Amino acid sequence: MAYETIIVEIDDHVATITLNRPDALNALNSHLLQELAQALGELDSNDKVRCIIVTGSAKAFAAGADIKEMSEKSFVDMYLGDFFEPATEAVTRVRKPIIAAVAGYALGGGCELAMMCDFIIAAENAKFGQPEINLGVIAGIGGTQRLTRYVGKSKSMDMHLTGRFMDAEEAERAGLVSRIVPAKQLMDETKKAAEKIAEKSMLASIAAKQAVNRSYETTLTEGLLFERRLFHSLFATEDQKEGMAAFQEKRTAQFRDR
Ligand code: CO8
Repeated sequence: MAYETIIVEIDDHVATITLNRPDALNALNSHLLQELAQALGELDSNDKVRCIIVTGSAKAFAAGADIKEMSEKSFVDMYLGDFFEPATEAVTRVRKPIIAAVAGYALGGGCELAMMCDFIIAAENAKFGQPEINLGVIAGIGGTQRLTRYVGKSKSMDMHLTGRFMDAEEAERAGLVSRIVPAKQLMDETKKAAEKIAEKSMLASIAAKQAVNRSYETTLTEGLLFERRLFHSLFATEDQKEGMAAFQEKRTAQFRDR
């Protein structure tokens, strides 16, 4: 499928979606969001793909929602149009692991998109921010909720109220990103992480993702129960037998998603 605002590449078991509106620092317009939603749906149902990377350019992961497209919209346009909904639902609906590889600006909707992925690997030059306050609005696709869960109330308030940017070091210290890598190695390092994930049993990967995500949605007691049931259920899989046999036989496990 040919896209105009994103590039989709599949290399072995890893798919990479590159946001591709360089003249607008990958600002998220409705066309890009619609293509992103479609690509994610297709990759999630492609049996060959076992891990997905979402990335941008060296200068910008995404500088936010497209301000030029939004600027003249009314309350009714935004409320009824709700043009962010399909993409945000598409990202959170994906069952396979998704890594955001962030270089440069991840602002507003760009930061929110990165946070919707399962984890973020940042280049040294990454900058995160929720600067919507400078435009007379606030975050609209999860920034106030997800950033607060990632970094806590104080830092989240600071980011949302002052609109300041957080560099990669601060983002790593605060728990927003899982690791920082040299800018030139961002894609190599992210692909290595994706390939590691792709080697695992997809059944266990999906269970791990569901269980971690559940921790955001429920009480500790319910979350622990959910985790325990998934843990128990994995003993019904051939991959559990294979993984534990391979450990004892001191060889690499060959998972078959069974
Ligand atoms: N939208 C549209 N165009 C953009 C955007 C954007 N968000 N960001 C950058 N661009 C464009 C610029 O207009 C410029 O284009 P042109 O040359 O045609 O004028 C080009 O990209 C390059 O940008 P700059 O010249 O500004 O580059 P600099 O290196 O000087 O600055 C910055 C880079 C700091 C990233 C700067 O471009 C900037 O501040 N951008 C805006 C960041 C921002 O405010 N983001 C938040 C947007 S609002 C949002 O994301 C809300 C999301 C939730 C909506 C939910 C609705 C339901």
